Parts: sequence; C-alpha cells; structure tokens
Amino acid sequence: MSAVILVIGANGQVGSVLTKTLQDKYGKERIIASDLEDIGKFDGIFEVIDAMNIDRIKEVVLQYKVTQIYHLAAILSANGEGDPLRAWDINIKTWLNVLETSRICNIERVFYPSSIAVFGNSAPRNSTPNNAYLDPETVYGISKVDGENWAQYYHIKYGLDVRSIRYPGVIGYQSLPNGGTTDYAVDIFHKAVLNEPFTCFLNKETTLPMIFIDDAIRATIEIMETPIENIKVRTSYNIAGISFSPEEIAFEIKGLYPDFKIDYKPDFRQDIADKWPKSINDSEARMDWDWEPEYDLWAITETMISKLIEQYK
Ligand code: AKB
Repeated sequence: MSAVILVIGANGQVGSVLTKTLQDKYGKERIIASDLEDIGKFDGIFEVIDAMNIDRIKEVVLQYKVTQIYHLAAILSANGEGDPLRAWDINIKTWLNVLETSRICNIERVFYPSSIAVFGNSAPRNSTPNNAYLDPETVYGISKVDGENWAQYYHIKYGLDVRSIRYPGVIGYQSLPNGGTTDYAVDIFHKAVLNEPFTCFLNKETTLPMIFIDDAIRATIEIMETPIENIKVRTSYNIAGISFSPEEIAFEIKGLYPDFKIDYKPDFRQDIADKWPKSINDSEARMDWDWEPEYDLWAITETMISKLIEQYK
C-alpha cells in the first residue's frame, strides 16, 4: 500500500520545502500538510492542526488513513530562551502527542527532527561524534535530547519505527527560519541581494555546522526510505553538510558583491553558538544509510544568490 503522509509544521522553513518535495514524489493526494493556520502555501490538502491537541491529530490521521508522520513543529534555540517553560511545553507535548497518536493508530513510520543543539560543553567541539555526551544549555537543546530519548523509548517499548536526524543550521532560499541561532546564514544572503549592509549577531569567527536545504530534505527522505534493518541508531543520527564562520561566508558573497558590507554585534545568541559543535562527525549516517552531502560553501552561495535574485525580481 502506498504511503499517506501527514506533515505537522508544514509552514516552517524545513516543513514547507519538505511538503512540496513529498507532494512531487508521492502525489498531492497522498500528502496532508498541516500547521496552526493555512497561509495558502500549498496547492494540495491542508488541515489546520494545533499539535498540542492530540484529538485533532488523531482525527486527521483517521480521516485520511495516514501511514507516516513527519513532525516538524518546534520552538527553535533563540526563541526558546525568551520563554523556556513555554518552549519546553510545546516541544515536548507536541512530540508526545505525535508518538501516542502513532502508537494508537498503528502509524508505520515517524520522522523526528533533532538538532546539533543537543550538544553542549562536554562534547568535543570538532568532528563531534554521534554518541558524544549530551549536556545542552538551551531549553531547545534539552527538549531535543528528551525527544530523541522518547523516540527510542517508543521504538523499544512499542516497536514504533521512529527515525531521526540532527539537523545542522539549514540554509535555504524558499523560506526564512524563525528564532534559531543559525538564522544569520540565511539573512546574510537576503541582505546581499538587496544591496543592503548586514549586521551579524555572531562574531566573525564563530564556526558552526550548516547544511543546504536540498541536502537536508534529501537526508530526511533518504532516512525515511532506508530499509528498517539498516536503521541502527534509534535516538538520532548526526548529519554534516559544511562548516563555516560568518567571515568565511561574507568572503564568498564578496566574490559576487564586492561592495557587500558586514559588521558584527554579537548578542545572546553568541553564548548559544559558543557551546555548539564547530563540525560534526556523521560516520554512522554514512555507514547505515549512505548519507553524503552534495553542497559545499561555494555551491550554497551561488545557488542562494541566483535563486534570491529571481525571487526579488
Ligand atoms: C537553531 O539555530 O536553533 C536551529 C538548529 C541548529 O536546530 N537552526
């Protein structure tokens, strides 16, 4: 039987591109996009779901005979620090609602997005391994560690096939991220194309792991399509794209926009970034499901600039 897929958090940075990719792959009639409101992003099925309400998730799952769920809704690292208890509540409750619905409704496969935010001071900062000690210092990071462990719990206890990857900062032209520590790496391209100066909220040498949206979406679909016996990690898989600092990305942009101006005014997000890895070791993902990124910094820069020029025309 073909999959019927529910995407929760479809309006977001990753959710919106993932939903369109899944529509192209499986057909519009098999993809149910959902979020807190319908902002008209999709040509296809859309259902308003507040994932804090388990009954509403179940209702949609039963109505469409959903077989897979991708749960993309979350409060990100920087926003989470504004109201930690609310971020905790939303990130954990929505995830437990998805897990419980999946258990009760016999969902075949579930996707959970974790993050490099799970790492903290005790993890090696370079080539951080999959099984590094996890002591994050943001509420977002703590909730993602917790979410990974709940994923593994449902797998061990109920046999639920939950799969997860730890996203680096995602860079894409289709939509803006909201409230993350890596958001500067998207904003900087918009400013360059608009010929505006850019003030970066991280200092110039802050190297962080990043990934281009196409690679992130491909990784998400690849892990979900991998034969079950190959999925050995049931918490979450590290995936690496490319690591760079604001100074390095500005250098690439200046190759195309020599007059591009950048200055640096680090704020509270600098403290978050300082605890995160500089680069990621993704050998488990490479070994278990043949993960390999395609975009380097130059390919990201060229693609972002040319796509944004088209968008701003
Ligand atoms: C954030 O910056 O909070 C996110 C992430 C790395 O998970 N982009």
